Amino acid sequence: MPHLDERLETILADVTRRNAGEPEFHQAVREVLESLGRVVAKRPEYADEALIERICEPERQIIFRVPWIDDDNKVQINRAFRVQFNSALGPYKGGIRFHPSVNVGIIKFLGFEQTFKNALTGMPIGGAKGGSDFDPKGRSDREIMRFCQSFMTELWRHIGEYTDVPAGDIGVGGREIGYMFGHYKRLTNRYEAGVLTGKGLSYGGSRARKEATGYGNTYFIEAMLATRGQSYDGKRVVVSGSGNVAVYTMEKVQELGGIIVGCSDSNGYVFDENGIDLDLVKEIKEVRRERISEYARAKGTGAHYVCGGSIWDLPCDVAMPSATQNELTGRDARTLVKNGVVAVGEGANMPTTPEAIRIFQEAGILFAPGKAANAGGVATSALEMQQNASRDSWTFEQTEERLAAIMRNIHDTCAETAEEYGAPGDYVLGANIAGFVRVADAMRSLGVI
Ligand code: NDP
Ligand code: 2IT
Repeated sequence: MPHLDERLETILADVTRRNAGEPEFHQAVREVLESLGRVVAKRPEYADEALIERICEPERQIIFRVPWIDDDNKVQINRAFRVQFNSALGPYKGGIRFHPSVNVGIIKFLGFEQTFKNALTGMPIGGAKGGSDFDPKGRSDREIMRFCQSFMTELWRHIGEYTDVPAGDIGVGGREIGYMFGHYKRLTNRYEAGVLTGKGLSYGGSRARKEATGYGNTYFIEAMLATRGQSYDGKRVVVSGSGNVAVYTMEKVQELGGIIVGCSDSNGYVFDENGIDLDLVKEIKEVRRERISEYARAKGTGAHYVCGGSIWDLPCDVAMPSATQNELTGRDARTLVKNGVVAVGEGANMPTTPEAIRIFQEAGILFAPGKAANAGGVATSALEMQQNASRDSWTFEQTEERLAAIMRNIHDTCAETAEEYGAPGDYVLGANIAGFVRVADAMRSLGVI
């Protein structure tokens, strides 16, 4: 593991001790601290004012019970979380995840990363994350609605357009946001459109929000490729997952001339010799809500399904992990490098293990960290908040143009910061330092709060 200077090592030891049994949170903190040595050397005031310690400690953590009744009339209990990490730059902002793996450590790592990501967008939003260990798989629409309503029955008192603005994440899309917004509206008797983002277009949502994370990651990689005189044209691209981020990544990559070789879900992956048929993926995942194995069955010739295994065994030029944390391991990175990958962009949050990142960077491969590359989703959420605040609604083109400009800006900020701190081409370092400096400077101005 890379060396941390003594002071940062002490901070990490403290975070590890105070957040025992939360390995994903430790991993996310370590990665940021590894980048901060160069900042502390240049600007000791950050260390002197305990800014790093303060930034690693969430401002508020809420844990609550969610009781609900399933279709068999049985009472079910889930645990839910909202970690309001940092509000120096604006109201807390970040998604809600419904997945059986959710625990406080996962939500904390996501909220921590969100704080820096949101700072990188340049928009006035703080960082948060929430979720529940509720498993939506196999649940009826009515069960989903009852769960969302019960979840909001507690959460509503902690959120608000000036306080905390949740959105979607794994297992939470337009349908769930609709049920949550409906219940918030009922409980508060307020049509407060800006309290949630990722809303449907008929009740205050933004055009291009659904597409934004995938499109944004594609733009980020396009900008990275351009630094080496390359483009997506003719490149073979593998995208893991087949959810919101994956689907719209594939859409934009195809538009820019890339060939999607494969995609996946938690059961396995598909590859298609003719390039993935995205309309079919959308039909299976967005309409029928079925498994990706259905793709091979429905498509027939040229399409194959592999149960289990690693999607990163597929040879490709660009890899875009867009499913979940730590899904791309050191072994996968070695395979990708051997197969000639030129760029990797994280659509998911922390999908690449630290070992895998090191392998990519040592091999000179362009590597875009999630807190920069997938920031297009939350940036467009902030655009949704802007539209809600002004009771306006922009066109798709207008919104996408703003998104593209924000992504170019994040790319350039990361590249320039890496250069300034003596590590040209290191987008991880650039993103961590640029995000940290923005949050830390605001915190210094606000005093010890
Ligand atoms: P979705 O729920 O729409 O899709 C998630 C996809 O990833 C599904 O294909 C799912 O497969 C797969 N997946 C989830 N968990 C696992 C797992 N433990 N192992 C293997 N595969 C898994 O979520 P999103 O597309 O919204 O989110 C994907 C990633 O992108 C997450 O890391 C999220 O934090 C991140 N992200 C999302 C943003 C957004 O705006 N939605 C913004 C920025 C980042 P299955 O159906 O089998 O579970
Ligand atoms: O990880 C993320 O950035 C998200 N899930 C989106 C958060 C948001 O508030 O739009």
